[in-house]
Amino acid sequence: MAILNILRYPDPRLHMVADEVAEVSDDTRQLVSDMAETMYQAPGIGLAAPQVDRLLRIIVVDISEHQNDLRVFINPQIIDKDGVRECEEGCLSVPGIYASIQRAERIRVRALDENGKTFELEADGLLAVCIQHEIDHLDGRVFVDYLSRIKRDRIIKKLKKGTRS
Ligand code: GNR
Ligand code: NI
Repeated sequence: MAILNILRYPDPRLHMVADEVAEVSDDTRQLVSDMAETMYQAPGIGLAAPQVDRLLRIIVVDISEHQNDLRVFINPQIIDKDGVRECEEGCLSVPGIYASIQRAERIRVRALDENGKTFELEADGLLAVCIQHEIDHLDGRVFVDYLSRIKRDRIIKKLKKGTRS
């Protein structure tokens, strides 16, 4: 097990499109386990592989209160969605910044599990928000990309100030 380094916005690597996992292997499972550990210790409710500099279509999510309901999605696809809702979002790659983002209210996701088996899941509420946020990371999108240029520039400035030593 290992805690992985989380890339910080505006790192250009957060804007790359991740590759499909060709085969779910022991290496994949090792990465999933390290991602889960990294997410739990952050702490966060989701993490996408590109955030830890692995350009693969893998996400982990756990919205439970006690960090005991890990969900793993490999090569996830949203195959159905409906409704619109707005939710205040944050991101481990954009620390300390929160903004209201529009998402689908309900989604149906198809993905592979840790054994390479296809499954489908219907999600709503925070789980649906989180899955959409994570799949965005796989496509090189960070939630602040939905904000106006002015707001985004302000966020970049603030983050740069925070990392100045
Ligand atoms: O920990 C996280 N919280 C969160 C809150 C509202 C909407 C989305 C999220 S995901 C985020 C972890 C993260 O950055 N995942 O990519
Ligand atoms: Ni995020």
